[in-house]
Amino acid sequence: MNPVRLTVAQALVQFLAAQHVERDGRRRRFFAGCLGIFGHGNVAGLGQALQQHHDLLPYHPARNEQAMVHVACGYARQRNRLGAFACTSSVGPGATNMVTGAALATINRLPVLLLPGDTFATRTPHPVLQQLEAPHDATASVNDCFRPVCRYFDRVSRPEQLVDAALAAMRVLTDPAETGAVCLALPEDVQTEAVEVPAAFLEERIWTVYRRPPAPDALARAAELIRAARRPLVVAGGGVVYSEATAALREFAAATGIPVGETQAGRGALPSAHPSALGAIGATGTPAANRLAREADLVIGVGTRWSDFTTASKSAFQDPGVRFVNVNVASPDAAKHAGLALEADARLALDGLRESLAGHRADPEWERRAADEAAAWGVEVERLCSTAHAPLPSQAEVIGAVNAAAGERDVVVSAAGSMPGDLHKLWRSTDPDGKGYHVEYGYSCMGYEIPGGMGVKLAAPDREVFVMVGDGSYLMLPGELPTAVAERIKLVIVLVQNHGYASIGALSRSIGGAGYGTHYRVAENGMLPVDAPSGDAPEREHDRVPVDLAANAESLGARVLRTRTVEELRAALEEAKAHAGGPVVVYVETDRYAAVPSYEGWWDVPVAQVGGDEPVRAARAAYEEARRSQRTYL
Ligand SMILES: Cc1ncc(C[n+]2csc(CCOP(=O)(O)OP(=O)(O)O)c2C)c(N)n1
Ligand SMILES: [Mg+2]
Repeated sequence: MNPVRLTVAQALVQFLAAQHVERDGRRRRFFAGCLGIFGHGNVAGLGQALQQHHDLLPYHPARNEQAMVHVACGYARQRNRLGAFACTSSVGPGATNMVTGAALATINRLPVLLLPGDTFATRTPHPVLQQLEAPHDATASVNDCFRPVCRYFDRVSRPEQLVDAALAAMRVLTDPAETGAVCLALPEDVQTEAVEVPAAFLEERIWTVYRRPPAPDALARAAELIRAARRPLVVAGGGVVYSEATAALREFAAATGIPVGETQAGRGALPSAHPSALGAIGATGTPAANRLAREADLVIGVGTRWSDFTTASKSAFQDPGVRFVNVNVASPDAAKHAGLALEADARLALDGLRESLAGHRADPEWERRAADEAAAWGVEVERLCSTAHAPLPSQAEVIGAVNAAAGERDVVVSAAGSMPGDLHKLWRSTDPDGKGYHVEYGYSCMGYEIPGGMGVKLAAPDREVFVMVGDGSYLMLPGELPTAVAERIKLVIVLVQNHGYASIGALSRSIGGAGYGTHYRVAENGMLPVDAPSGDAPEREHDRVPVDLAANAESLGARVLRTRTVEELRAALEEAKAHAGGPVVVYVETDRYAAVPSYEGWWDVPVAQVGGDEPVRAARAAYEEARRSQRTYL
């Protein structure tokens, strides 16, 4: 076939529009579009190509490069990684603004294609505007910052390299074990240069995501371990949801009676009402899950990378002989904790285990313990969500109200602050596909909430999306609100104002730091608004920094509903649901000290060993005591 003569950017845009992904016989387009902000580094190359081919690959102008990568991540996660966005930036600051988003994508194993502009391949006009000169290395540019945070990096410094680079990028993006951020840095001159590509490069291409079956001997060994276990426990991670294995998990749990705890990414893998559901496990876990974890003699991790929160910093599993079976498509995760590695797709592995275990059930006493603990936790959730805390409501009551307003398939989105831990414990999940709970807790990146929620809504327009965001997170990245207004992306954003970093304040108090530096206030001497060294003392009215975040959201084009009580909040949520088009911000102030307690979970946060005052010394002593329960699993 004849080669086609195009610019590198035109060829790349046509190629991206022709990529498809297929799993279980269902085929869909891979790229929903391209998000971007133009500058001199991409306006003439990719900008021209996107304009020319706007019917092939829709372009969405964003307001902040980090935020647009978050939009892409929210989208990819909601689509179970079978769909993605490309993100283009200019050279320099536009490009490095995407580095945080790239790390978030890679940590959460979410496919995102980054197309930062790069400085001239010819180097003729160097140094160009925004170029960082590295006197020791003529090949370096700021885009080299993408190398450690991406699963694949290439710089297309000659037009002829495009074909290989584009195919390599697609292989990584569509591989469930390898996926994450992929970066193709595009020098601004190369983007505009002509290249002859084979016509086949631009034709429809299908990337099939095959389900990897478990090796029969590994499956047999895992089944043997489960049969021999007296107190088995499943820990469901994000892999269960991504591989669409929630029905397989329900059936496995129903057939075996083995109770199930959930990580942040795996939260909602089992509906909360399922008889085997213990809910959140680990540092932010429920007493039900954490008590059973302490005694479990076999832990079956499915699609989890065993983060420190999930393992309560290696203190969660205390049975002296506890062993692990790790179902995972990624071999490094399957090998963790010296577990039996069952390298496989979660759905095939769960089905295979259920069949191998036919007729086997967990000890009825263990099953009963799980059911009793789960029921008791349900009562505690009810209590926490209806304390009628005054004068300001508690965050738990806000979560309860949002949970009640959300329909069975609706989605809650969050990322950082005290909200993720509280949601992990309290949220009652109902969606059978596990797509109703979306807390980004791999990078726990403040500012993800609003753009991440936009991505979720773009992927699932038929679901109501409730974004729960603290004042600190809101202030980091409110700038995509005008994008949501422009694109008529409907979100219900619950903005929880507690005047500072409540989560870190509590953490500071737990290490003897009295909340130092976590609470915004106006200093008496008119200097910088920092806390007095004594820490988080009760505030006086005139201390409060006079910001109005509701007015801020209004000024960015959102419809805003201000509420002061839980009753007003409930009414506002109903009004927000009825609102057509665009984002609605429901504003509520809460009591930052009315926290949801920790239930037998622990998190390793080191405390000063010498030199502190009495509260710090006491915290250090408690820390050293708690650290004794940390285990190395061999
Ligand atoms: C980008 C980024 N910077 C810093 C942190 C550390 N951090 C975690 S939570 C938090 C405070 C969040 O404040 P807010 O959104 O108001 O939630 P709250 O703690 O009050 O619930 C900080 C600073 C982070 N997770 N992300
Ligand atoms: Mg706050």
